[in-house]
Amino acid sequence: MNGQAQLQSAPSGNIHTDPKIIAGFMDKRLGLFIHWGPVTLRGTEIGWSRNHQVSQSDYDSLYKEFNPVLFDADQWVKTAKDAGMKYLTITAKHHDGFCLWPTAFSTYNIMHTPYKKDIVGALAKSCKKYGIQFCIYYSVLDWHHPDYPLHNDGKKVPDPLADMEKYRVYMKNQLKELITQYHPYMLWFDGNWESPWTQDMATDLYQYLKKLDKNVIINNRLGKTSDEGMGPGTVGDYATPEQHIGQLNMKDPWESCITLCEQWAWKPNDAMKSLPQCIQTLCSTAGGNGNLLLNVGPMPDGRMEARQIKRLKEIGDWLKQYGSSIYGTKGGPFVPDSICAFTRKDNKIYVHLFHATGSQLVMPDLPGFRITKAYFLKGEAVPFYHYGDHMSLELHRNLPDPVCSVFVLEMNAPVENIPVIIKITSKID
Ligand code: FHN
Repeated sequence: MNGQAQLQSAPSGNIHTDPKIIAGFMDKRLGLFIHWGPVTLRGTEIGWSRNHQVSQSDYDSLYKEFNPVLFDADQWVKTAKDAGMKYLTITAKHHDGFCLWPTAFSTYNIMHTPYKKDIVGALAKSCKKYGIQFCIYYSVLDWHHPDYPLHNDGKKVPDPLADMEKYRVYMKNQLKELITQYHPYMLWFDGNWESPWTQDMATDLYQYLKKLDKNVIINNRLGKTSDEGMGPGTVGDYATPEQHIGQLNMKDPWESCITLCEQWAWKPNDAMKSLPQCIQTLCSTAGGNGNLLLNVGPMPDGRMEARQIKRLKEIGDWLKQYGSSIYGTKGGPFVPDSICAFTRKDNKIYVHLFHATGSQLVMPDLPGFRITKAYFLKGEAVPFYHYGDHMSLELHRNLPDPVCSVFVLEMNAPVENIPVIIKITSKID
């Protein structure tokens, strides 16, 4: 994939990530997000339930009983790999301030639990072993830390005992630990919206991190700009729409983060997305030229739920058949919709058909381009027609894959640089 990353707006300051590294990230298309910590003992939302569903004193004492004896980093990473995921992002420190690694700068960490083992280090090692890129989520805000001025306790006035400059030093010390000890492929920042954190602090931290590792990818949630896109004030390398599929964008890289269930952290009997929902989300994300970071919340004992592992395996099985239409492709040339999503690579256009509402799939013609062959990916030929300013595919009554059928349109020339077209799809019964 080329082109898109060169046009991204460089974060303010003199250092930014090599566009080739960003392009390589975008080729991966699918990653696993993991939200986990002692809060799973209550089954409530990580960070947000502190001082709300769970009292501050109870929440902040959970680490004393957090003992995930069934945690197996290899199992988590193999689950991600079996799902066709190419990278894994763990909440090393969420808004509640608890650290899943033996940080030297706070005792509020995994080594002070009955478990006493480095979760971040174990996952970094397993990702290396299984060839998955290891990424770290780190919350800028920290409602537990005494030097961070806000504590999500309903008080609007900043804590007079807090010292934001000391907290910034704490952050830099921890991030230097994480970079130098675990060498993450990417840092996924969050919690940038509160008043104690400023745009200047974000730019300063970005430059600091790039001096530690010029190749580490950093998302756009350090600065004070919108998660949705990239603009002049963005600090970071790619946009991060959340809980929805981002808009098609051939210029700026983006990744949607979406939960497999409803809560980010584990909740008993949480509603889980169906396989068609997951596959349609993945295809529509890739169809928009973006990545999908799909979230799982493991249980207090360290296991992921069997039903979630099964769902991830089903996604991986689909990708074993059709992954060539997702990995390393670009989105477009037509804008995705509820019926189908399109990706492209070299002279091929991949059509991901979620359900057929008629006997033909009609698309606008691509001036100067002709279909030379059309077929189901790993299947038989499909009749196609060019007429007027349209081209169409004849749809079978029984599509080959009830979840999502993938057609291939081999064109008479490379298609990656065709400008995006808003597709007006009509069905002819
Ligand atoms: O507040 C967090 C939330 O807990 C979760 O981590 C998501 C994931 O991107 N980010 C923030 C909400 O925007």
